Amino acid sequence: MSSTGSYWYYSNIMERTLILDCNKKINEKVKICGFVQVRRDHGKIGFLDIMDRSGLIQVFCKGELLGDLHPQDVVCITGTVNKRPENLVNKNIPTGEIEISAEEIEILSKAAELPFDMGGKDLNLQLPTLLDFRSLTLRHPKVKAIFKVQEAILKGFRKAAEDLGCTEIVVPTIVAGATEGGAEVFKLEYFEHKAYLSQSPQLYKQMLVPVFERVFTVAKAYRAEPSVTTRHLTEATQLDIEVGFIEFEELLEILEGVAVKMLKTVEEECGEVLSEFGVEKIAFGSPREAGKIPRLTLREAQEVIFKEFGRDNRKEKDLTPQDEVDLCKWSLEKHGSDFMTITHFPTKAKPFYTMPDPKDPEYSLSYDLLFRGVEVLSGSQRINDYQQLVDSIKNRGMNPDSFEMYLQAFKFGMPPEGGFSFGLERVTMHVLNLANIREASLFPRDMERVDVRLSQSSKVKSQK
Ligand code: AMO
Repeated sequence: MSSTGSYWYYSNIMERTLILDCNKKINEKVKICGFVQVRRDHGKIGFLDIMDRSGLIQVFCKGELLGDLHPQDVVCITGTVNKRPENLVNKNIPTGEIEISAEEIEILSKAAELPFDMGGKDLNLQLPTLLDFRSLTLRHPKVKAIFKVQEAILKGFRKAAEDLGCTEIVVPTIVAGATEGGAEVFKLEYFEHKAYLSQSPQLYKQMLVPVFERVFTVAKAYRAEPSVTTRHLTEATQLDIEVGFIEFEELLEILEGVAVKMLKTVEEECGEVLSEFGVEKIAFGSPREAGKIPRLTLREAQEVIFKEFGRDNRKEKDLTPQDEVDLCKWSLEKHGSDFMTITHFPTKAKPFYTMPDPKDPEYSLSYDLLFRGVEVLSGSQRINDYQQLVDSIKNRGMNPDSFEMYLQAFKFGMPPEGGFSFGLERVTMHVLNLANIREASLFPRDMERVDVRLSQSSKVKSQK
């Protein structure tokens, strides 16, 4: 078709108006397209709430137009935008002063009858049902909002990483060895060889330090977590940064700076969602300390736990989940901060690439960032000397041959370097105070579920 012909063709079709833009089209005829959220019948007339990506609007319909329309039907509605009478204004939605009077309804797709009511402000479902019907429940405005917050976290992270001068990289997830510990690795049938699913982008981000000096990545990480908890997934998303020519104190400054920038972006972009979820404003540190995040070594933190909370964990190699909760409580009360940085974990408890503290090699130049009662980040300064790294791999009973490509990067010159990784779902969960990490993943994977419940899918298979 000629360009003139195609123009003629399209000019006869009424253009779609986004629902939010209807506010600017009072008394005009519009065509909106979206999903039926709610249908309310009142004798011979009725109302539909229609939602598109911009918002929700009430549509007034004569009975015959309503037919058998029901929630999640996909429709295009042509009608006139009218101002609502003063007493019928709905202050809770941005289109609350208007409604559309429908003249024509075109059905683009009929939805099957819904297994539960999706029309309420909250979707009151048990977690298994919420996940069994994930592609449907994600459409609910309050569930969808979680992932707008997640998007803002990603945006804030990317912005902070770019401000640091990091290059964004994309790294493999099929790898030759375990990086974070042997037990939690998924083995892969890789032709006639052995391979693994990556537990972290760790080795690749380090290999790219001599290339770009500063890098960041958003990567999938796989952990064969053998237990079901509220804060572990088998497939998590890690937000990683790795920086060359750097010392320990600078790393702490950088990670805390990125955390603050990332979450300030969330507050700026998603203020409405945060108030809808009824969560407190994020505490970035008391004004007295100019937004400083309190820092303690692991042993100092365990002293706080002992003195303030009466539990003697002073010889443990890590914090317990309850310690993390209590330290954050302490940090908020004493320092006005939802964050807390814990440093110097025992070297033996950390992965092979972690730099021991030269002043006391039993402890390492490592750190965790706690946020609202849970570890959301960990990282360290790295061993950058080739021979020390080979020895560290051997000391942990691993074979340096499995790390051939990684070690090459150190053999040919590696500056002092370090980095860290945030767990995206953990941050999302605690920004919104969600009860379970699965709510913070679009399609969560755990021991019992890969989209569908594994017990169910094996039952279906055995029935076939
Ligand atoms: P770590 O293993 O501590 O460190 O992981 C970093 C962050 O990722 C998140 N996370 C998880 N989230 C959900 N489910 C899981 N199973 C899971 N495992 C980890 C957490 C955690 O703080 N390579 C190092 C990082 C580094 O040193 O740069 C690493 O992976 O929020």
